[in-house]
Amino acid sequence: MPIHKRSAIRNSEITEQAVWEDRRRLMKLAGAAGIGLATGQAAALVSGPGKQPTIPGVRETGYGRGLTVNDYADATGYNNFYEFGTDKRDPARHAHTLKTSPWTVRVDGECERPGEIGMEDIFAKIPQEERIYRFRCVEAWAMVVPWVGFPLSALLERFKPTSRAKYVAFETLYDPEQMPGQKRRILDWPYREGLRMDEAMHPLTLLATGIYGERLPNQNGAPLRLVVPWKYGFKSIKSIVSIRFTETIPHTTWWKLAPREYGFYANVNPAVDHPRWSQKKHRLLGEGLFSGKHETLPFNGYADEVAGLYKGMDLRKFF
Ligand SMILES: Nc1nc2c(c(=O)[nH]1)N[C@H]1C(S)=C(S)[C@@H](COP(=O)(O)O)O[C@H]1N2
Ligand SMILES: [Mo]
Repeated sequence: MPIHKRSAIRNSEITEQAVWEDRRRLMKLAGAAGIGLATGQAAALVSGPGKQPTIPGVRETGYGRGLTVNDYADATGYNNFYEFGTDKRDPARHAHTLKTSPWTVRVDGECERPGEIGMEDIFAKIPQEERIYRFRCVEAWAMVVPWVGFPLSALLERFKPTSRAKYVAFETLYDPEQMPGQKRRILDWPYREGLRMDEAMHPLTLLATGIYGERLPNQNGAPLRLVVPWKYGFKSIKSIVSIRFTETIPHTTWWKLAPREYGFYANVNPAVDHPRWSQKKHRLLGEGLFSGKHETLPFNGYADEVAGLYKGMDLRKFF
């Protein structure tokens, strides 16, 4: 029984690379021809409901070429965003109460030019590119997503960090009216994350503004979220309103809540199990709960690029 079922689910729910390429071509055509298609309509032709505005002028890159991307429905229908509930389907159902425009991000701390930048300014001043990355949650599920965004370094450099800046601390919006999950004390709100300065400046570290060529849907962390592809998903903080350069290691939500389960570094590492489950393998979204599992790679497959950042560190101790 399970065998046929498995392959049926797999084939119907994973967007093959070719289909994705087609979809991209369609969206470009519609854009170039100035066809009055409602945003996302071209996308809907091949991959279901794209309801967000298309991001114009996105540069294609070679990142992730050859990877099979997940279906839009999986990436936007199975989420962790505790501000809207703890069930995987809660964010898609409830995140519409988040108001993402206007939106400003405050950048301060150890830098020469602290200040604020609005989303529209970000789009006007920082070129957007597409990168296909693997994404691995600490809960042992994973997906492959075509993000739109830009290197975090491109934003940070504008604020001129000083030599005292050793870490970067991020915060999600705190507004229990817009984010009703914050009325319950499940986490110490607002959600906080952090990176070491060299991790933040690493070319793979992305600030995402979109997925599949369109602006981020709220459930994926609109309008601006972090994506650190070699770390467990909880590092990739959503709906960011504050970025601060610090001299000391910042307090981050999951690390402070359960330091023996979630480290500050949280580099994907199949050799270090979570105290309650193995990290050796993962399930890809769209494949069904009982599908054959995939081997998890050190640094989620990005070791060539990032292992050097941790030279001489005991990755069992600093996990
Ligand atoms: N503010 C905020 N950011 C967050 C989370 C959250 O609950 N709140 N969940 C994290 C976790 S555990 C994961 S796996 C990813 C999920 O991102 P996705 O929903 O786009 O797949 O978001 C991360 N960022
Ligand atoms: Mo996660």
